[in-house]
Amino acid sequence: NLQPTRRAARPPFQDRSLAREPPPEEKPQPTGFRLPDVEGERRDWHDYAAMEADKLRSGLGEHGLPAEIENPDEKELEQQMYRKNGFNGLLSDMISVNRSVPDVRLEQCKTRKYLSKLPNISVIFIFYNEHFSALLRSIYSVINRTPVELLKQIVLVDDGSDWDTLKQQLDDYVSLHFPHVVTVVRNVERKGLIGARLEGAKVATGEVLVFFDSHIEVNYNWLPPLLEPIAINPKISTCPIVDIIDHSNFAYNGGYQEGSRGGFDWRFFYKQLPVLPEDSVDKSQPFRNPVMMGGLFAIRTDFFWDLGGYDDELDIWGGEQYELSFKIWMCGGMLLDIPCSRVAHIFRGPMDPRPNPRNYNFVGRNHKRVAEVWMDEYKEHVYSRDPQTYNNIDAGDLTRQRAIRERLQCKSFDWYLKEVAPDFLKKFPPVELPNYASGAFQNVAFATHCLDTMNLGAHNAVGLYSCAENRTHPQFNQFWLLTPDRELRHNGASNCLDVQDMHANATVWMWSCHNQGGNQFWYYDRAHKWLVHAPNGKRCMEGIVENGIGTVYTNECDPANDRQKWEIGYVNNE
Ligand code: UD2
Ligand code: MN
Repeated sequence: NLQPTRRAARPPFQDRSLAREPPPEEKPQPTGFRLPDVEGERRDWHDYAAMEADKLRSGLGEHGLPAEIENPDEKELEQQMYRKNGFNGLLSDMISVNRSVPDVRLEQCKTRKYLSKLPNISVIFIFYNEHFSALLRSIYSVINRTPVELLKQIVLVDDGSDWDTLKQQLDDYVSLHFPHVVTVVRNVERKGLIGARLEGAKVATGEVLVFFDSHIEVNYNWLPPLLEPIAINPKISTCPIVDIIDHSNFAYNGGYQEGSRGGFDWRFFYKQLPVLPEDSVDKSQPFRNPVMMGGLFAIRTDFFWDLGGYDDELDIWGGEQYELSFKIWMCGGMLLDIPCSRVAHIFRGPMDPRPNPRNYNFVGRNHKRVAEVWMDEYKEHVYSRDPQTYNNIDAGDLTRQRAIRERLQCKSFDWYLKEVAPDFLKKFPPVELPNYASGAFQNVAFATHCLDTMNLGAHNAVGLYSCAENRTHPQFNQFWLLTPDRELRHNGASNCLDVQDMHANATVWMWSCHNQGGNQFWYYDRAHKWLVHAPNGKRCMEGIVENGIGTVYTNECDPANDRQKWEIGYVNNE
């Protein structure tokens, strides 16, 4: 039910770079990436008056300091709104929508000048059931910190929200406070974030599209550094560095030291890779990024449509950051992260699940579409990770997507992997490595007992229970895998063992596998028979049976403690 994109109605894309600058280099120079030195007047784009005025502000959450609600009577409402949004909505309501932020930029950024002539922008905020004050603060931060002459338009795309007050609140607010810059688009039905961004892009009138989530705050002088590379080369797309707004106290955390590049594994989990050393000589300069994080980026409007926008058959969310990133690189463009451009985003905390918008595996279908069109022979490595799922997915009609690739004479996926992400194949070998160990995990001190789910799922603690007969192929509740990614995964399920604390007797939980290491990073120390949890420091898994009840936690490793020793059903000795 998505409308076809209105590509035909748009003027054909003209590569304005050819007149001024050669296209991006085909091979990365050994000296690393540098934007060409272009002629042209430069100016200091800072709005010092606004920055000074911000310094004088005082109040809750100002300067991005952590805030809290003190009134005990409001705790219950606070919790309720927290669970609804995955962030502290009540606290958000108490913090000014015009609040100041800390200037977290690297020192070199604070004095840098950028081209005087930059393209104007449409900022596109997409939202589905967004907490109103968080949305307003996003809009105000853009209005307050963007040079007026560059801010052509703000597009708000309401993706079929069904919170009843939100629509009225927004209409009233927009007509009263910002009728001129703001355009509101309403999807009658929820299309998901891909469909929402496409609808926003269709009404955008700016030369450059800036896509944002609806719970962000831009920092001082965020725009000129983001636009300059695009002004120099219209086939460059740029991403700001994404700072973190704490979901519980709204602190602005901008502890950026050095960037990281985006990547993915063969299950399409988003992964981080280090910045190529040749690109990180000056940490304040743009560096090449194989895959954008997804939500926050800038791209020329004509280049976006020339690439076909997003594939409009990608449903709801999932895979879109890969599709667009592959296209940008493979079809003659370049994706850069811009350390001097900082935008903070609220990464959600725990929240009540929202109803699933579809009754089929839309993420899997999206991934298959992306793999089919862009990944050539490498798509098989994706499918082989989960053949049952992928064999049963019909990716749908791909002719229009393949035609884009053909028309633009895009390069191969093999080229992309080798030239854009030369470290990728080594980090994520296409042929899956075997598990390090699998089967039942038997405690040495309580030898009749094995690690067990206690017949529970995610967000529950694991326990110890009478061991299965067959230790290499135990029953479901006792079947664990120590995977090549060093997670301790429940076989056939998507839960991994997760420990959130480093203190004594810290609980071992089952949590949805995130594949990012951290609290889910484990290894087996064969010499000691330890299951070591090593997020930063190291702790050992320990089991104890008291009054017939088996509990599992982590403690400081102690070679004399048999409760920390585990016999594993099957250990791969290769
Ligand atoms: C991250 C990205 C997000 C997107 C997503 C997964 C960042 C900071 N965020 O999301 O942009 O790439 O990963 O693909 O990189 N929304 C709709 N319709 C929907 C669902 C969501 O409009 O049906 C909006 C939502 O209000 C928000 C945006 O889409 O503005 C992204 O959703 P999110 O914030 O819930 O997801 P997040 O930040 O985990
Ligand atoms: Mn978000």
